[in-house]
Amino acid sequence: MKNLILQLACAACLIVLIPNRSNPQSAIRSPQSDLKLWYRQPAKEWTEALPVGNGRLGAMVFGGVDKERLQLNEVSLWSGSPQDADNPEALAALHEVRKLIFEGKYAEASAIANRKLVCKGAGSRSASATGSLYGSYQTLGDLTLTLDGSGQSSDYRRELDLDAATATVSYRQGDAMFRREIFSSAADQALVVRLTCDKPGRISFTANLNRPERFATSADGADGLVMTGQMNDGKNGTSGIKYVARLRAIAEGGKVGTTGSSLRIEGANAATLILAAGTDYKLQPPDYRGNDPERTTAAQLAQAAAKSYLDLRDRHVADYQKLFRRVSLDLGGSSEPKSMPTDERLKAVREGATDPGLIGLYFQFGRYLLISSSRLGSLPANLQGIWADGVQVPWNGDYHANINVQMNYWPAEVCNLAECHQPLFDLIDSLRPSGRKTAKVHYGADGWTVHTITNVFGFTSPGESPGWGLFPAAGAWLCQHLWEHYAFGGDRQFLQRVWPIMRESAEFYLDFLVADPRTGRLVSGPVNSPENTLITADGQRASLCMGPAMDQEIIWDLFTNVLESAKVLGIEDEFVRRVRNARERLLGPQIGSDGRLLEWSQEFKEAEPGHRHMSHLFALHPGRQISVTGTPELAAAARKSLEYRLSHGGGHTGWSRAWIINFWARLHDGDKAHENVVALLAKSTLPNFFDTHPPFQIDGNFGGTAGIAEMLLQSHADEIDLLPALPGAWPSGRVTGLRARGGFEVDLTWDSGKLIEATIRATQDGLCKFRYRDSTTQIDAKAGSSLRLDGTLKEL
Ligand code: FUC
Repeated sequence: MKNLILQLACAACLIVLIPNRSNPQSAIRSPQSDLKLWYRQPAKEWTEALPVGNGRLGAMVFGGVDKERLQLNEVSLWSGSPQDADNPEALAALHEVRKLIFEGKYAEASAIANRKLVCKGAGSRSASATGSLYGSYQTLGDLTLTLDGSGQSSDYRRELDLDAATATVSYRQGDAMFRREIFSSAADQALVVRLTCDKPGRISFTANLNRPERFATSADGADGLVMTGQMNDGKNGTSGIKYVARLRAIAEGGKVGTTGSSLRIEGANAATLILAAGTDYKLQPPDYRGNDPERTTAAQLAQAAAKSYLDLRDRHVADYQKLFRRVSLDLGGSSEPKSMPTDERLKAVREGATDPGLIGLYFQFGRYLLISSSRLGSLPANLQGIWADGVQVPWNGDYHANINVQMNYWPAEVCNLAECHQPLFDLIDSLRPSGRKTAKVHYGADGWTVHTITNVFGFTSPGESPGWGLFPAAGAWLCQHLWEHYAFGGDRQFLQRVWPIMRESAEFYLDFLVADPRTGRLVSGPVNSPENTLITADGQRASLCMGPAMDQEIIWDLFTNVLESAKVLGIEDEFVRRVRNARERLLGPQIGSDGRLLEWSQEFKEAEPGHRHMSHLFALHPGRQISVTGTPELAAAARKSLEYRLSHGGGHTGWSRAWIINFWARLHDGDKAHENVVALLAKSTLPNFFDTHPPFQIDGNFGGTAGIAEMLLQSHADEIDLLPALPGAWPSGRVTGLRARGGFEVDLTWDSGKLIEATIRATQDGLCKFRYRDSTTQIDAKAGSSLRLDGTLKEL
């Protein structure tokens, strides 16, 4: 190859890569025509409906023939209010609880903690929060279309095209073929519904906008509706979030008019409905208000309505495909299942069928969901992304930060959707003011922290029960995402910007950690190891403890990321020295008498050996303290712990199963990882492909997508590992556009279970080691260069 300066074709060779392309970014790729979820019937249940979203404004498409229900969501539509939930009695009890735990008096420690080390007020009220300060994410309501027609239909098909982010419903009625297209456009900030028919003048329907409570709908001009309302603020009900949803109809032929709160379209050849919606919420502490939905929705509607339908669709598809088409995945398999509807394919997998194509579809559905629920300038994807029905949604549809919201973002970097990560960074940043106060009031500490749950109003206090709610490591875990964004993309300015967030999180730990009198090692606590219970030798049950493995590993991760950031930014000061010293003194991962990685600082029995959280394995994934190549003994212990959990029923929730895929991938056991991908599809996937905890919870979708990527490419252990966990079930295939830390984009082709070719594009300068099985090669890359390697890592 012309650009090659030096190549030594053997293990540990060095390839120097210099720019050979004007644009190293992956090209927009060809359409992926198989990427469709499709069904032969309308959705009866919400979990059969198909999601569309522009990151902020979402709809679930039911696709009825007589009645179309589009259940709507807007990401900031929350009940509740900002509140001060920090408990002024906590700090005085902290020392006592620590002392009791160090003395082995767990029951006494818990008794105090239950009263004192919790938030003040009602907390999250464990999922009945609509009337409380904490609040709940809620539905925006329904857009209902009641269609004229006989009701009889044939040739029905409902589909979601992941390549065009568009849902389609089509059917025949009498001599006419009807078609609906629905998408939510980020380019035009509107939901668009298009109704057409192959016979003129046949489009007649009535449109309504409503929600279960707190709404008023009226005509908005001669061709529209407007629905407004205000959420329960959890105080006196008068100052909650205000929302506006505006609908406009544009008919081609026929008539449009309003009567009362209904919009009527009659005898049109085609009709386009445009819906704009927003709230007065603003991600800005302490008030969290400031947007003007009256004005914004009117402007969005006017701008969208000025464009033709085709223009709206083209702008939407182009904007979406810029992100979506960066990655393609072909896992082989026969084409036969592709002719089956998605629910039937899923059923076949449940009954033991092999369908690699369905796994590829699931992977891309995860990427589709992230693009559709997390776009720049908005809130991050919550427990249900943006799709939630009713006014009280499971777990308040909030941000759980003891695994769930982090899992939502595991695919962001590796699956080439780094921009979609940004809303999480904005949320993290917004938590700092209240998080500083929580750190001071609860722990007398500098820095900032957040516990297990947070909402859109900056809730950072512990939850109302310490067994699940006392988990301040959530703040440090969130900071991992800031570092990862830098590690993948190499954006130094970004690192500079987020450095204070990471630094302040580390400052919290420098104050929070205490020396364990038994060992002298630094430990955190009192905290839970999410959300498990230990049993002491004398039979006490406790969830609170000092220095559980997960906390220790998360703190190690934060300190390591802070030290690496300081190096990049050229910072060497007293703070950095303190972090370095504290990291040395941390209690590290420990192996028990039976060879398992310990979950707690001492060898206790667990009350639920098959617990869904596998917190002590954080260091294996998503952390990097344990790896097969770097720390083989610890990796073997992690494997034992994982096997033990699984043999006791672990993985019974969707997200837990998804995490297990990532663990096996990191342990380089492709077959076990694959077994769990299949189990995720068979046991924890709803007919519309949503993950189920149960109930629906989106984290499993994202965790599953990340796990599949992790089977094909890893880069956490100071090298880029190609096909590290390829299962026997995928003998041949191809993936393009995955990203690796250090600023690389990677395409891989394999056949008969072996790597055939790797294409590597560098987006930044740097020296990097590549691995395929036992072969390694060093690449000295220059930004803008690309290189093709064969299955022995020799340059092609
Ligand atoms: C965590 C998990 C639960 C559930 C909840 C939303 O607390 O332990 O299983 O996923 O988040």
